[in-house]
Amino acid sequence: MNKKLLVAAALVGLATGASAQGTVNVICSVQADWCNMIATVYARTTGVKINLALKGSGEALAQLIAEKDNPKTDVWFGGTGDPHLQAAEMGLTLEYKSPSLPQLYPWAQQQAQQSGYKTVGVYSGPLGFGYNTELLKKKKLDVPRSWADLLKPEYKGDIQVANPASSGTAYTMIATLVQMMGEDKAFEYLKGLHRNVGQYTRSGTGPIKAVARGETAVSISFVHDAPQEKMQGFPVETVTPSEGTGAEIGSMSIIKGARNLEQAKKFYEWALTPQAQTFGAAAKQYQLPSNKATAVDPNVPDFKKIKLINYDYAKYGASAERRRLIARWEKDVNSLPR
Ligand code: S7P
Repeated sequence: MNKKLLVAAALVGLATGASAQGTVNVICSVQADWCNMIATVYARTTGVKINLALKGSGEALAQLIAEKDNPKTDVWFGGTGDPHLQAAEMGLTLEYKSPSLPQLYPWAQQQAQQSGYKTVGVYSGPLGFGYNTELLKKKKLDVPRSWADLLKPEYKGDIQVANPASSGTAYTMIATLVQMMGEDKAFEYLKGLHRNVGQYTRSGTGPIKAVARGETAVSISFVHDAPQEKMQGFPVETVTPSEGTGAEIGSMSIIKGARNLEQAKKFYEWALTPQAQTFGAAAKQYQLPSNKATAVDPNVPDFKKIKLINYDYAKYGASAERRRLIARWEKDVNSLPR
């Protein structure tokens, strides 16, 4: 870990009292570098070991449902907000009203209120398209700038998006389209998109990595996941659709029945501090942090320049709605030939 990070780690330790010992079991739904950095810094500054399980949001929810009667997880950190709201409604997560709530942006506080304080927003990020500049040029394809563009026949086989049955990112796409177009039109759109999709990936971050490595020309991804690929030298750019788009509220929840409840609460409080929230950007992940006092990295997408819909998080995070829309996608879209 570099010197700057160690200094930051020491400051976080001072701010939170670095003396406790113990363990906390965390499902971590952001990318591995960020999860590992959190675990390292937290152990060094508090003496508390984090046992990490790395899982995308859809898979994390599935695990929590599976371990409902015998929870092995204490905290679920990160991942799209809709499945956190579903977990809250299903009684999988614990009501906990953090004293730090007033320090958070209204969207993060609203996520907490809407769940009965069973989850909270830790970051936000807009959905858009990633594209490989070299591959588009080679294939003589234009940059897709709208949802409508993705239906053009010339993109056939060149678009990747995750499977909404396993991915919170892909569910965010479905919920966004339903809110923008109305449900029936959105499903007609998704059928058209299906004809152009080369592959549905398991995880939401898979498609932007495939774009970066030239395995596909276009992805539907969170735009904050692209700068990391670009910094590694890959020819990746992003765009947000001209008709408008949705944004996730990446969330965090304490699990009901957590075996290490006191440690879970301490970690949760730490994760809401401005110091802890700088580790996203330090790990080259550029969501907008939820604490108003966290320094915002210049790579974080500028929300003011993006046409964002007024995403109804309560409605689309409701268990029955989420299940119904995913089942409809399986039946009406995924069953069709490509
Ligand atoms: O940067 C990581 C990120 O895009 O991945 C999270 C989430 O786990 C994606 O999960 P799925 O595989 O279920 O789509 C996002 O919350 C986050 O912004």
